[in-house]
Amino acid sequence: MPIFRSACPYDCPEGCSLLVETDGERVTAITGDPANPYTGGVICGKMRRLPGAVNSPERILTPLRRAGGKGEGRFVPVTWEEALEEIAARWKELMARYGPETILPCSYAGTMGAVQRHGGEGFFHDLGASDLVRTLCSSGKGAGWESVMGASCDLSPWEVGESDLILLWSADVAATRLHLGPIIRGAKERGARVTLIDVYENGSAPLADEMLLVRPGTDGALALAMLRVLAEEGLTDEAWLAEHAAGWPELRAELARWSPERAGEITGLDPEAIRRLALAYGRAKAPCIVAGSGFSRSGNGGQAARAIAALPAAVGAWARRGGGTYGFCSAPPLVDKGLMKRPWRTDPARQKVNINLLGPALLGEGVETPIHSLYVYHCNPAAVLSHQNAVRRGLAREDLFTVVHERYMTDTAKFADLILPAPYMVETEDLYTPYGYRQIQYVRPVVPPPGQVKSNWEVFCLLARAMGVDAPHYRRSAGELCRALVEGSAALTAEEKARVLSGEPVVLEAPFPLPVGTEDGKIRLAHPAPITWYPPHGGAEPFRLVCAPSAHTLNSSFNEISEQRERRGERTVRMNRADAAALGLTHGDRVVCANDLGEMEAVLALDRAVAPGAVVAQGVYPGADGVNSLTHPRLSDLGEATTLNDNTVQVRRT
Ligand SMILES: Nc1nc2c(c(=O)[nH]1)N[C@H]1C(S)=C(S)[C@@H](COP(=O)(O)OP(=O)(O)OC[C@H]3O[C@@H](n4cnc5c(=O)[nH]c(N)nc54)[C@H](O)[C@@H]3O)O[C@H]1N2
Ligand SMILES: Nc1nc2c(c(=O)[nH]1)N[C@H]1C(S)=C(S)[C@@H](COP(=O)(O)OP(=O)(O)OC[C@H]3O[C@@H](n4cnc5c(=O)[nH]c(N)nc54)[C@H](O)[C@@H]3O)O[C@H]1N2
Ligand SMILES: [Mo]
Repeated sequence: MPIFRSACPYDCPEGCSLLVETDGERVTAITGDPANPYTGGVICGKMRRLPGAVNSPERILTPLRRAGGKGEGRFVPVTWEEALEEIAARWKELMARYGPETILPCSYAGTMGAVQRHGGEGFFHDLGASDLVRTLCSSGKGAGWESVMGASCDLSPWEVGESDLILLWSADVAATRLHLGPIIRGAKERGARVTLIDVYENGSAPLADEMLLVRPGTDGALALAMLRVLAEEGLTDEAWLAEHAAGWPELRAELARWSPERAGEITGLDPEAIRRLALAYGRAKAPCIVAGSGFSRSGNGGQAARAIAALPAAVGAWARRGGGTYGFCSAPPLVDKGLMKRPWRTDPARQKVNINLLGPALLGEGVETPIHSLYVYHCNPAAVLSHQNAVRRGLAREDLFTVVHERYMTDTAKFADLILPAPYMVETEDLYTPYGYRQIQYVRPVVPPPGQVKSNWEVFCLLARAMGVDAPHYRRSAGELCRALVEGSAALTAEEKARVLSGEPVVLEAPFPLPVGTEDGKIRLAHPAPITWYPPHGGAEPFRLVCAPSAHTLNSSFNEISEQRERRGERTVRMNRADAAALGLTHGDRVVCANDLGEMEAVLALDRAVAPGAVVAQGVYPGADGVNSLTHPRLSDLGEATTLNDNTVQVRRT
């Protein structure tokens, strides 16, 4: 059986390198590639079971035209020529009538490769379409980090193993950072302590010595109180701060307002527990914060990120190996993706639509030029976006010409006028640079695409021709673009470039100490104003809803694999046992979570500890009335990001 190198294309920090076994035509097995020391031959169950999806009879293999009502899911096959002609004719007509901004692309993170992910961004800039603001994931965390740390990067995951105090701060290691588990266990064997700071007992709990469950959206207050204790107890590194940070005196003045008692009231934690955590942090040799994104998906998420990012600076943790943060920001870009995104082809005057506000935008809110055509690729907006009911109402508009490039019949594809068949990564060529560590891998197709499947880039080249977008760029193959990206890289040596182009996964070490990426090289603790905390958006209902990842699916991906659906089971919500008891609810009850936007049914699980007042829903399930029917399309304070974890619900028995 031939075995080929490949890489995981999914939106996950692990960025695994893969070995794909085929029978020449079909993928028969996928395993981890030991040539990547971080993957180390180990991959998640989702990826191991991907061959079932690649070979599934449920795949879309030809272009399809709608034959029923929107959302009904009835389609008939058409040829690529017919599909492309129809798209070009409709777009030309709509552009003539309303201007090009009436077309909106909708893409996010179905595939993370530089060419297949970003190629469409350049195409829609060239077309003059509305710009999509892609802030669906961790932009609040990113903006908070940037305000403090500038363009700095943080540690590599294996450096976490050199820490003696690891704070897993809203990170689910079992679900989203599989390879960090053994690293953390190794650190524990050498004496490190691990504390989980979350709103529930997530998959990281077995790694933790201690668990602090906070009310959602209150992490910033916890971090500020920790800073206050550090300052009061003389545990800050004043010499390091004076040399490497600006604004510490201003932040220190703000800390006067952040006693552990006040933070205790806000977070729900015992003030003594906050004090103990701060003392342990201040006394650790090399404390490391592993930062997930959950805490930042709130109306105050940017500010919370600033407060947490200030902690390692306050104790000078960056000066010691293993000290600092991991996962707070993306690994440095090893290639210049501008080649694909073509940012110079748009301008600030172009209509912008924030992806989080897609539902309202499709219903005419906040857009000057109404959207009459939506082109969806590697994204499943009907499932993953906030205010699902508005998204679905928007997609149901008869006058919205919707094209969806997909692999199987997703919630979104059901609303399409035209569906175009899309590939799995084993059928395409691309360049992957995972955000969780400094790695790069060039991947070629290992099996032929089935049926009439075409990659994102192939479709954009065809659409460019059909629309008369005449740039030599659209005559370059994905392989040529991958090579150009590698050859143009300022981060790789000639030897590394050659290794990348040979298909080898290339892993780079992080420099030590890490350079600070602000203009003057100083960490900014009061720029433009001292770090503080303010309440999240909140809402009128008594419980605060949190959307957590499921270990068995990845956002809405892997729902196409029946074994993954079975492993995940029915939709559950978890809540605090005392809260459930007060409502007269017990484990296994069928409940309804409801708020002003919608309702969702689920089975109540009381199997894990949950912070008082919180309700946790893992995973994204297909169908209407999902968890996103309860999430508001409101943006975060910094970074215009999702506030997926900042919603309230009431809970009742069905
Ligand atoms: N198996 C699996 N892997 C995935 C994904 C998946 O869905 N499933 N998603 C992928 C993607 S796109 C991403 S961005 C990453 C995300 O990876 P992570 O950053 O690890 O995941 P988050 O969604 O941020 O959720 C992490 C934790 O945040 C907690 N949390 C939520 N709100 C708060 C809060 O206010 N305070 C605190 N302290 N904790 C809170 C949740 O309870 C959850 O345990 O993982 C990627 N990998
Ligand atoms: N309730 C809730 N909502 C969430 C989250 C959550 O944890 N809970 N997570 C949020 C986060 S962190 C993120 S990043 C977003 C992610 O949201 P999305 O970017 O929409 O990610 P997925 O749900 O994985 O859907 C990606 C789709 O792309 C398709 N696809 C994959 N590869 C290709 C390709 O090469 N070409 C084409 N044309 N299609 C392809 C897949 O079949 C899949 O249907 O969701 C967010 N929404
Ligand atoms: Mo994400």
